[in-house]
Amino acid sequence: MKFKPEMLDVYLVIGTQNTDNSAKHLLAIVQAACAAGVTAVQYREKDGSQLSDTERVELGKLIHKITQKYAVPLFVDDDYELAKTIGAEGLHVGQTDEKVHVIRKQSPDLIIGLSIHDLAELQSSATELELVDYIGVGPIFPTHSKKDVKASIGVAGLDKVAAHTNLPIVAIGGIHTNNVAELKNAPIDGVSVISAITKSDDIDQTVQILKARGN
Ligand code: TZP
Ligand code: MG
Repeated sequence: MKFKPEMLDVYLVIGTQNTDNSAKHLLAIVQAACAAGVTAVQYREKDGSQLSDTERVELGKLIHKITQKYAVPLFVDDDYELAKTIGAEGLHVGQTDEKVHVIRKQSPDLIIGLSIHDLAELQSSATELELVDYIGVGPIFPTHSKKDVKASIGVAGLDKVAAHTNLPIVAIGGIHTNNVAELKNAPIDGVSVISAITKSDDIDQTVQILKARGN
């Protein structure tokens, strides 16, 4: 699947650590989110995940079945082997993960996203940035969904990063239906969320509000 910036519009990040360790609940959320119109899904088993490698492959394949039905790209966080095994469309890497140039060489067609915390990190990632399709910038707002999370950069911090790159940007961290309008004029291609969707009582409505971003 060829990368398009529109894929970043409403980007769900999810792993069983976000669904009380329930694969079944996770699949129900992915199904509801795809039906509601999310434009990308990232499978992220981390931060206390209890799944074995085999279970990750099994669940990853089931997630991929759902996303394929909706022609939504599936990204795997951090685990290149898992991404390859389940045939995911993309891989999302952080600053300490497998090096982008190695992955790009082995998989020229894989969509690659890179996490960027702030302007300093953008500037120190110049070589990687030439090889990635998009960047995930944040946390924008305070978040409880990630361990060892860095300080939130606010909308001003996001603007600073955006002013120094032409890469497509998805904003992440603490974005919810009640603050997404703060990003109305931000130079971003979309918003990425965990808890706004995984903890939502009405996934359809949540996705519509995230899509509108106060417009
Ligand atoms: N990376 C930066 S913040 C974050 C990740 C994975 C967690 C986002 O979760 P939430 O619940 O949308 O704040
Ligand atoms: Mg990572």
